[in-house]
Amino acid sequence: MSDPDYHPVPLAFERLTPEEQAARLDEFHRRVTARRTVRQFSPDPVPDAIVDRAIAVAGSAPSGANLQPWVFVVVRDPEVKRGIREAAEAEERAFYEQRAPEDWLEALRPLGTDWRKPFLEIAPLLIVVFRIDYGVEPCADGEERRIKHYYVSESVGIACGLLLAALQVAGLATLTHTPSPMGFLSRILGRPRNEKPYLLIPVGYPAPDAVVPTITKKPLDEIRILR
Ligand code: IYR
Repeated sequence: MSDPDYHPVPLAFERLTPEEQAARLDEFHRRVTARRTVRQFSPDPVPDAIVDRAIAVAGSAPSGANLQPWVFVVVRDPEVKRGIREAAEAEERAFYEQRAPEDWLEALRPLGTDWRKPFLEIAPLLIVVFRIDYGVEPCADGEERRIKHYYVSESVGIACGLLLAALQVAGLATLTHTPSPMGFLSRILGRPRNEKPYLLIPVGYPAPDAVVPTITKKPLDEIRILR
């Protein structure tokens, strides 16, 4: 007997020739691999309509039981950005000057990072991604019912990958920033207990004099294994 909750519909699918596949991938590869993590931003504005389109792409990601356990908070208010910068720098200062083990600092040296995070105020917007660890549904008795979420970090990670690719394709610069710990973001942005900060993404244009560290990516032969 079929499940009353299961309502399949015909799949809409466009089948490409190998030539079309290669051409599309070459184009996507060219655009997406041009991405560099940027730490020096220009204050030039980015329209809401562009950010909304990129977030809609992220929201199309697959997720455990399709529960879509994410919210994307778009921060443009200069006061809120300043509060985030101050709180992040306090944590980062403690990290760089006290908490970080020597091998971690050593691993970060090629990136040239330190505790100062001016980009949190200079970038025209920050997207703060929260993972929703469980759903909350009000019950008749005034209590709350918790709805279990599945594969939350995998799901939100995929959504963030799509978000970064979408912003890159839109010609924008991004930074995947993870001040540690990130609890201050819940407080400043007034997010509920069932949500946890996952990633802080400054978005905008690079400063005219922006520099990036010299890094390389592993070649295909090193990351792809054939069996
Ligand atoms: N959160 C710190 C440190 C840092 C950690 C890793 I792992 C990086 O790839 C980069 C930085 C900071 O943002 O500076």
